Amino acid sequence: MGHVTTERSLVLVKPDGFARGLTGEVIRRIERKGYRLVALRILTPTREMLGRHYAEHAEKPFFGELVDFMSSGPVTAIVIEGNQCVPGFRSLAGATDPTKAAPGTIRGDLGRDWGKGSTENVVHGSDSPESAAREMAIWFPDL
Ligand code: D4T
Repeated sequence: MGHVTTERSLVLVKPDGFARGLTGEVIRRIERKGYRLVALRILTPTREMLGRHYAEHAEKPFFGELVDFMSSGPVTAIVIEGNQCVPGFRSLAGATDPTKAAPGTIRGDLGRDWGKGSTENVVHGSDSPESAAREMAIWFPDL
């Protein structure tokens, strides 16, 4: 028997998804896929948390509007678990641009361009296990 490391990913239902009442729909898709829920909390993120979460985008032209959007209201932060759940959730989420995201994905089915400054695309999912560990320390410092 080889050693199995069960992967975890940090998922956010962003302020657009939370305000539209889509948290349950996102969780339904995660559970139906077969991943387990490890931790969940609802909070309005501070700009300091978002600066850490989106550190790789700090110099991008969209950073200010991204932080404005992400701090505009409550989000649901979720830790999920299951083998390959990092790429698996990215696949469930679909492409970053909700206009281009494939039907059947969370962003393709539930997102659209609302003509806002920032891309409102319903969810975030970690892009690697290393990112997941870094992000979990921000959103779940006690986990
Ligand atoms: P997240 O990190 O939210 O899961 O999104 P992605 O991994 O799919 O996309 P990303 O890191 O490239 O972008 C982070 C975040 O910034 C918003 N954004 C992105 C934006 O408002 N304008 C832009 O031009 C880009 C590229 C959307 C997601």
